[in-house]
Amino acid sequence: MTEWTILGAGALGSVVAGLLRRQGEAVSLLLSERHRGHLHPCLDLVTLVGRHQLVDTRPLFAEQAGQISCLLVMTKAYQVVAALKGLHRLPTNTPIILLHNGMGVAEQVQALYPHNPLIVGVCSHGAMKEGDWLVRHTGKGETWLGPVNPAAKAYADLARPLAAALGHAKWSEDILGLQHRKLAVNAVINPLTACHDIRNGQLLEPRFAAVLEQLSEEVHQVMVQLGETESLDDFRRRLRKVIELTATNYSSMHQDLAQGRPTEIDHITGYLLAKAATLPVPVCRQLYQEVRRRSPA
Ligand code: KPL
Repeated sequence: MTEWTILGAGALGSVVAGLLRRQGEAVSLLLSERHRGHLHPCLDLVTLVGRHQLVDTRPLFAEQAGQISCLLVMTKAYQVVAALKGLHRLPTNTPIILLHNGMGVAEQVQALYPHNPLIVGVCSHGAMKEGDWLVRHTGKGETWLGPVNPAAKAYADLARPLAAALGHAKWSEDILGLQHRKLAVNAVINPLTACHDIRNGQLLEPRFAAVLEQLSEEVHQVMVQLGETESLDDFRRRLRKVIELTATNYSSMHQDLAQGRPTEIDHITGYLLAKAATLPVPVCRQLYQEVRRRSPA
C-alpha cells in the first residue's frame, strides 16, 4: 500500500490526513525542524457532524525523505518551494502532488525536481484550524488532480484512494483549466472578504454588488486572455454558487490576515496581474495593494 506523506499539516492538510487515515490509508507527516524532539501527538479532527476523531500519523523529518513514496504538498503556496528545497533524498520516482491555492509554483518545483512525476490539483474542502493539533472539517468539496509533466501521466490511479477518503476526487488531463477556474473564484472572494473582514456569504449583501460586478468582469477578462472559454455569465453563476455554499466560512485569506500570517495574494491576485499584462484591472490592483499593505512584513 502507498503511504501518503503530507507536507503541511495546516487546516486542509490535517483534514486530508484524517480522512485518509479513516479510510485505512497509511499516512505520515513530514514535519519541520521546530517539531524535532517534541512528542508527536495525535491530530484531533472534528468531522462534519461534529464528532472528534483522533488521527495517528507517522512523523518524518527531511533526512528521511528517502522513505517517501508519495508526497502530498499542502502548505501555503508561498511555503512550497522552501519546504521542498531541503528534501535532498527524495527518490526521483516519487510523485509530488501540489494542492495549494493560487498558481505559479509548479514551474519552480519542476525546476527543482525535474525528474519527479509532478501533479497539481485543486481541492475545495473547507477546513479550519482551531488549535495546535485541532482541526475542523467545515465543508465537503471536490478534488481534482492532473499531470504537469509526462512522467505524471502514469499516476491517474492516485485519484481512486483519494476519492474513497474525500468523497470525491478525479483525474483530469486539463488540470490547467480547473486551476484557472479555481483561481478566478479565489481572486474575487479571498481579497474582498479579507479586506472587508467578512464571511464569504456577506459578499451577497447589496453593498458589495457593484464591486463584485466589476471585479468579476476584470477577473473574467484575464481568464479569456489565458484562453479560457467560460462566459462571464457562467463565471458569475459559478462564483455565486461557491459564495452560497461557503457562506458561513471565512476565506483562507481572511483567516491568514486575521491571524497575522502571510497571505497567498502573490499567487492569486499577483499571478492574475502578471497575466493581465496591458488589460486594465484597477479593482484587482487596488485589492492586491490593500492586502499587501495589511500583510505582515
Ligand atoms: O478556496 C477558498 C478559500 O477560502 O481559499 C474559498 C472557495 C473562497 C472558500 O472559502
